[in-house]
Amino acid sequence: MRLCLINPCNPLVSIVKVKESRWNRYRLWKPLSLMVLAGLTPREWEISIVDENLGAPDYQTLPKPDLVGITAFTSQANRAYEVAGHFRGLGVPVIMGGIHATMCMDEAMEHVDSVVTGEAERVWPQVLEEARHGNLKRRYDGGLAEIGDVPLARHDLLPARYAFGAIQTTRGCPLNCSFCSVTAFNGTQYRQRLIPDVVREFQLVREKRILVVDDNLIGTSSSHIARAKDLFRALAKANLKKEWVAQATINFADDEELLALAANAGCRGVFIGFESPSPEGLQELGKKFNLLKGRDFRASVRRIQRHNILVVGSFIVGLDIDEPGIGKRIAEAANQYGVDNLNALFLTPLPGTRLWNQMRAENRIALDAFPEDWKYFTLTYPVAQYKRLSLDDSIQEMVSCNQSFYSMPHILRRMCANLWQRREPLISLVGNLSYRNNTRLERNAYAEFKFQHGARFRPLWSDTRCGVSGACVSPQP
Ligand code: B12
Ligand code: SF4
Repeated sequence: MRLCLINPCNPLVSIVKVKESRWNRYRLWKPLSLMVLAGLTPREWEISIVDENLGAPDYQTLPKPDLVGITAFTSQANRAYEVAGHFRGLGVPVIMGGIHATMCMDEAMEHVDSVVTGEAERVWPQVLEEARHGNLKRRYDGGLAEIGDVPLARHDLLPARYAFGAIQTTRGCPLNCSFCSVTAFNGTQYRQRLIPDVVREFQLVREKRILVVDDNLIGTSSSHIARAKDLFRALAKANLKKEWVAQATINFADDEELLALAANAGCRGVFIGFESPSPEGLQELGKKFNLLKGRDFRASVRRIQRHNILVVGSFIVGLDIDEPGIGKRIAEAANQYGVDNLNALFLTPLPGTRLWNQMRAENRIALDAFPEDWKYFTLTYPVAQYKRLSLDDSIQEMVSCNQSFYSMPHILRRMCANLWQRREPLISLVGNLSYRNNTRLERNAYAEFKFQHGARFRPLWSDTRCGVSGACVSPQP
């Protein structure tokens, strides 16, 4: 039996724009979900994985599979349905799973034969068995997996053309920020894989550089941090000669021992969500964690960097409190905190989040012709009506934010600081140039976007709570 697992691409996402900006080659990450599914698949299945981010193949020329499994983030959904349509046309049953199929189950069911909601570990062997006998059900619900059931992912099934391999050590997040899908999808409980399993899996990754996909590698409580320290000790002891980047909350900076152990285990960069330069913004997003202890963000960033770890700071444009001038304010805050890269994103109502429910109830989702419009849910397009920013304002704020942070003088200043502190100057330069180039590409994309969709936005959002838009009405898991 032949199983083909597919990660659909979205040409509007920067990592696939390798022709337009060669720097994006250094930002290609391996799709872990499909490697995990392959790890759960019994050996009698012949498995192939197609990652369209490497270039979509001509499916006509591939050997016909007996079963197709498609994954998708929301931004990949409409391409997922196109690919599904192709295989269903050939009579091949198609199963879809992942975050979008879970949050928009009814919509997904219109386009595929079977939908798996939630995490796959508990149900995937049963799905395969029933597919083999031609008895696929329309829906399976995996819920939340026992963390011990997460298999070793099949890192061998994709070519070694990626800048980063991928690995996961924990699932779930208790913080439930309003804009984020993680708590709704992976639950509030922070589930930790056994350290020996993680070390073994690190050994299986072929790439020298690895993205640890955990939403928060160190967790939020003292027992989580103790576990992170044990993990870092075990990784260092295994002498893997790998370098890795991870996501963490700002409390990463609060423990010198933790930082030293992380660096010693190969940590070279960390993504941190600062989200808003103002306490009111953090309140609005429910990101109360960043408000604790009257934190000095600059000092926190410096403490991390002293361990030779780069800091990428993420901020959101389009909060209800954001007014014209927010773009510059964010760039100034990012410069003041001293982050090595800034990732500014539009506030985006992702299905299943508290923000989605709120914006849908307030009729503020401007791009709601689904599934076509999902392709704009990349966080790099303004898909909603913002309270104090018109469409033009929001784009202007994003452009000025990036233009300011990624101006050549600012990049050079950061490079000099990195050289002086002997802190990964090359990686930092690549990161800065790749972001700079993508923001240039995005400026052109915004002109096209405004031309095509400008009329769908009201000049400034007014509080007319009239009805509900959007086709995505599945209940949350
Ligand atoms: C790593 C990651 C990335 C990587 C992706 C690398 C790659 N090529 O896959 C990068 C950095 C490129 C990325 C980009 C983006 N990401 Co991202 N990312 C993640 C992250 C942190 C981990 C995903 C992961 O690998 N998990 C580990 C695997 C094992 O879990 P999983 O994917 O959930 O898979 C399990 C189940 O879902 C299920 N399953 C999945 N697929 C399938 C398919 C079938 C057939 C079946 C049966 C089951 C099944 O089984 C798996 C095992 O249980 C998640 C957060 C999260 N916790 O999920 C955000 C997340 C997925 N990203 C998100 C977003 C918004 C984006 C971006 C749009 C914006 C951005 N700037 O971040 C872009 C879009 C990229 C695109 N369209 O191509 C959102 C998506 C929400 C949504 N509704 O779509 C998430 C949930 C984060 C959030 N804050 O809400 N991301
Ligand atoms: S943004 Fe980060 S801290 Fe907030 S819920 Fe999502 S994963 Fe947790």
